Amino acid sequence: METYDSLLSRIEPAHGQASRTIFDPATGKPVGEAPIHTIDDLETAVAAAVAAQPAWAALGHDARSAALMKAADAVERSAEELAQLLSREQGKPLNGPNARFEVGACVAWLRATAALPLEPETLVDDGETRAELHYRPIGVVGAIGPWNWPMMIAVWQIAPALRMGNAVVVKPSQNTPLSVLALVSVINEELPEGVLSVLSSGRDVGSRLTEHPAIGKLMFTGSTAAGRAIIKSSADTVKRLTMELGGNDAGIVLPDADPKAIAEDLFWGAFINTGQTCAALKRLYVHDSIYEAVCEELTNVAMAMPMGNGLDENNVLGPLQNKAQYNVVDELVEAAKVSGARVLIGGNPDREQPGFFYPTTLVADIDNDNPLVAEEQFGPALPIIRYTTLDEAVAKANALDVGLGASVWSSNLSAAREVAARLEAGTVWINRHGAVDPRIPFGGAKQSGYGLEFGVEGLKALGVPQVING
Ligand code: TXE
Repeated sequence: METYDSLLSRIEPAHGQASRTIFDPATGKPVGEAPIHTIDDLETAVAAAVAAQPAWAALGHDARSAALMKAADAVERSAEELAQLLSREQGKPLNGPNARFEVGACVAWLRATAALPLEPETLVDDGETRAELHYRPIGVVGAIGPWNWPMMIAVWQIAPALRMGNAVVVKPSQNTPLSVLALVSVINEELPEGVLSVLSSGRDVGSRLTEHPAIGKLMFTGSTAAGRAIIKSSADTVKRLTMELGGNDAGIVLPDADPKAIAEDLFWGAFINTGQTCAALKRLYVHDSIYEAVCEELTNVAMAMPMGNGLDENNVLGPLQNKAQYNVVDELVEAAKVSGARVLIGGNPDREQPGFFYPTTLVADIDNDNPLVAEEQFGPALPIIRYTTLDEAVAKANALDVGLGASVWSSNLSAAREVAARLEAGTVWINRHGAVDPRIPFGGAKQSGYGLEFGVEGLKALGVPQVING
């Protein structure tokens, strides 16, 4: 009996009773049955959301925040079962910045979102005119998520939407439905009926959600290609959109950085969740003067990080979540090898091993236009590119049409800040990469998307601004 069986037993069947088996990406063994929700189920969920939303909105911020705090407590009570299920379904290890970390982030985001202050803003008050800016609920929000951080990203979308008085219909990735079904069932212990529901289905039901007239806003995290399709299909009903799309984040190591001191943070900036992270470091630019030293230190760190079945408490790196993503990584690394790039570690998957394990791979002496650099690998393979002038590094970092995150690594904070200001990305971290925080807005530049999540800005994005003038 698995620790999470009680969670799975709470998942309600679809109307038509159809289901499909979800398999563990580490072993190929079944994890559980996910209902296949249909358009009828979607209509039921949307109707329930429309019916429940006015009373939820009428509760006001304090009562809704209290409910989110209780939901956080409920997630905390079920944390270990949720982490075990997440590990089995997504593949990520329990330890390291992985499954337990992700469930902990769900708790932290629920609490932080509940605690954010949001007061009406006085715009003008000059004796003649008094104008205030308020935020009203939108109504029903659709939340479409990916398979890499399925629980955490669901909470990123759900928590601010609920806090602002909206009802929410969630559509998780077809690759990781069980994690989100279980999480929603736990959060729903503390919410009124109909306010939050989840549809376990593929793109057909997701696509209908994006054009449904009763949905006022879509929160989307996923690929740029799917984002473009959703922008188009939501246009007829003029939905509000927050689009968190893919990235191909650059990091620039300045010549004054200490290779040994930064190596572990560089490693986790790139390999968090085995590289399957939207704002992970995916292209590393290192100054010629310390290039070999950084390569060596990174290789040392990489060698010390065990990869394997996520339920083994020792492992901190896991498999790719699905075969399609494994193939992307495999093909990009093979092409890099053929181009003459130097593999420092990895690049040699054991094709007899069960599961979608691709070894931790560092590739040096690679050209900037190599596909492993120019395309998002979304897996455990990091290209390291040599540069000689800062202008060259900045130009290469900015050359792509995406810009989610970026980072600058240096012993000189003010020099690093100057470089940061030149980078075309929604967030630039200094001496770390990918560290998100529920108090700090996060969003993409260029084709990495638009709209901000987290912090007060993130709350405002889940409301309709209303000016009261007079
Ligand atoms: O994502 P998709 P996939 C990148 C990563 C990966 C690639 C593809 O590079 O290789 O995306 O992954 C739903 N209308 N990222 O195929 O297709 C879909 O059902 C409505 C980066 O898994 O974007 C799922 O729930 N919904 C990303 C969600 O969108 C649609 C994280 C994401 O699916 C839809 C994951 C449509 N037309 C992958 N098409 C990040 N930003 O972190 C798809 N969906």
